[in-house]
Amino acid sequence: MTEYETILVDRKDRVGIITLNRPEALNALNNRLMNEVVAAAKAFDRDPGIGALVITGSAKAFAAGADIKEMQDNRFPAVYLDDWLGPWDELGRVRKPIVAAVAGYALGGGCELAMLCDILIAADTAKFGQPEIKLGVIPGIGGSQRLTRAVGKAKAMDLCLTGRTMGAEEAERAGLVSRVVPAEQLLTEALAVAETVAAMSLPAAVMMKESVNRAFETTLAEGVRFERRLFHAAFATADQKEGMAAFAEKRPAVFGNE
Ligand code: CO8
Repeated sequence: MTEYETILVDRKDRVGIITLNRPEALNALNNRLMNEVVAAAKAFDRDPGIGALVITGSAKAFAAGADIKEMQDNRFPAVYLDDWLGPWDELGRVRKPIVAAVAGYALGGGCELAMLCDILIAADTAKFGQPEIKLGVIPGIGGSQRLTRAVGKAKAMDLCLTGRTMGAEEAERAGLVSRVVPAEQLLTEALAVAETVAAMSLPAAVMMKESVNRAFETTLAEGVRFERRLFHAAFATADQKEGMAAFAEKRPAVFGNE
């Protein structure tokens, strides 16, 4: 197993679990942590024994943003030529579904990391925000784009321009998170959701994630066409035969993921 310094990596049945682990800095996202999260997520993505991922942090912080102390001396030519933050885009290319289990602060890059995941589950202690404006910058891994698509222009402008945080209830009302649970149940709930997803046909789950994400990248007509192609393609899988036979025979489906 690979040695990581800033994350903990575990697995439970078909679920891969990545826990951000820089308690001294409220899980601030430094370059090392970024590379480790991406490496661990890609390893789970390649692992045929894994069907879904969970990314979580601590009770106090999912992540309090990019590491301000590490980035404060950055200069344009170096970050531009290095394509700084480029690896986070690779997390967006992970094909298996990712559940974000968020407690405490999810600010700046922390909120953006949660939005790079597919299902967001919040503890009642969660606080979301894009406070970059208070530091004289703007979001850098999609916050201004994904937050706006998730909650609409009015609330995104309010959050991004004032830098205020929003609690879990407001985040659920706004459509940023799909469930809010008591803090002590967060991981149990997130794992249960991930296990449910991981028990589905893997080709179908990957198609589903790809298809839903298309809705954010293209027109309705193109998106529907894309969905139709994948829908037709699903009939080439053994899992479609199994899923429909199981329904007809009134028994649970057992998917072979092929
Ligand atoms: N970077 C570096 N260190 C941090 C960060 C951070 N983002 N957040 C907290 N820490 C450190 C503190 O410096 C402190 O360290 P020390 O004990 O050595 O002084 C320790 O964590 C504990 O923090 P606090 O004492 O501040 O804890 P409080 O409970 O008093 O406050 C807060 C918690 C409100 C979360 C406060 O820490 C805070 O405001 N943090 C900064 C939040 C922020 O501005 N985040 C946005 C950062 S900018 C950003 O994310 C840009 C995104 C673009 C790219 C994304 C790439 C991933």
